[in-house]
Amino acid sequence: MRHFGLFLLYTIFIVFSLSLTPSKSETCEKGDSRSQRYLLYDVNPGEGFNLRRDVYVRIANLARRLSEADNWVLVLPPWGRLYHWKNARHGEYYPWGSFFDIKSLSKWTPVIEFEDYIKAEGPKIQEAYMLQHYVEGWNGEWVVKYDIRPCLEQHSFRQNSDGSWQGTAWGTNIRVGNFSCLSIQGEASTLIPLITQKDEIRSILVTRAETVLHDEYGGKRYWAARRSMRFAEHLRLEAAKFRAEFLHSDDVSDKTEVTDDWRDFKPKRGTAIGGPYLSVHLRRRDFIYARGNEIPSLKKAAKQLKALLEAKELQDVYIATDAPLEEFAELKDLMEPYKVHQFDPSPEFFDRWGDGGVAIVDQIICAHARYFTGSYESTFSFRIQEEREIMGFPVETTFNRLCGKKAECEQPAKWKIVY
Ligand code: GFB
Repeated sequence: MRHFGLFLLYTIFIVFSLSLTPSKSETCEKGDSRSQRYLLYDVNPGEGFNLRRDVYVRIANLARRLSEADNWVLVLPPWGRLYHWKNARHGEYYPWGSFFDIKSLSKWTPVIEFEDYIKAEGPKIQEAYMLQHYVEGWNGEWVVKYDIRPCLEQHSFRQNSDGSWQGTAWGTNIRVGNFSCLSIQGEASTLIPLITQKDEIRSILVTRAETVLHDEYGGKRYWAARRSMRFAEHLRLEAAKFRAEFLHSDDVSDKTEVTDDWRDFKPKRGTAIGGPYLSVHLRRRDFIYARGNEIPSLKKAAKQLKALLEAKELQDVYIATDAPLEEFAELKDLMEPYKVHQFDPSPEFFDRWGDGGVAIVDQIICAHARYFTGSYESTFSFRIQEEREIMGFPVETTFNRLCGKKAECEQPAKWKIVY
């Protein structure tokens, strides 16, 4: 009798749970590859590496919002021949895994490489929008809005006779169902209604994505997306090798160890000490013309660096710079008797990871120094400051910059980490 009761209860439970389970046709939406939706984006070709990293944070936070509601994945735009990457081979593209840890990015929002998108979907995108500002400006009143408008700039898409479009995206010929120019005033999330308006649209490309602002610059979500941007392991190892060999620096003695998962890593400020060296990011080339008053001459740079080395009781300085070789040699002479270090990549390293790889190794080494000073308004310097914030350095060792013509100058804003 007791067994029969149990059996009856079990049968009722099974029938009841089956009645709650939706039919197959109702369940195919989430997780089904057919229902996958793709957000692709690109940035103005003239923008440099580190502004592009900033645009990633804006768009990753948009993608995160989309993926919270539906099966969206962000497609990572390969790195082509950037304006500053003089040695990049024409037509060569680096996938994101060359520079960043893809698994780590995915812990904030799902991402895939463009080559994987092409494998999954073929060379086609349903809708593409080229973002632009309003031709009339914002007339003194900031209203969040967007409108389809005539294109203000040239683009690479051409209309086919059947109404679809043809263009090139990262070296691949792409067919686009519909292409429009979109004047927009707003943040990345302003695009959400446009992106989600039609259920049948499963792939959308947004070009000139730098046109939209951050949703919360410096806020929790900004920092989460930024913390997820860990560098690729091969670059971290290269930088670690250099630090150990030339700068007596390693994560244990510098107190810069991090956890495997960035989501668990929230060090107390002041935990990180850094290696026994001073680091500087000295921006030259176009900055000398564009920001002449704020970028020091080599003599003035050496004078400021020597004063810092003396004050911090350090003997070694690591110099990250885009300066031509002859300028670097001059600076090295001016720095006597201090020891000057620079990362000099092996031909194999350079061949494989190019200017982008070298730039990141420079950034990692700068980020691990006892004290860092950068260049006025350089996004390259800003990204180093963020890296140091993530590791928990004291604020005063991070938000510094060299002065230009004037002996004293305004120091960078302190964008402190929030969790
Ligand atoms: O990274 P980035 O956007 O910073 O551009 P800014 C500078 C590029 O120059 C880097 C190289 O991506 C590198 O390729 N570069 C600069 C360096 N400093 C270093 C360095 O210390 N080490 C190495 N290895 N490479 C913006 C530009 O530059 O400045 C904009 O992105 C515009 O296009 C603006 O030109 C005026 O913010 O410094």
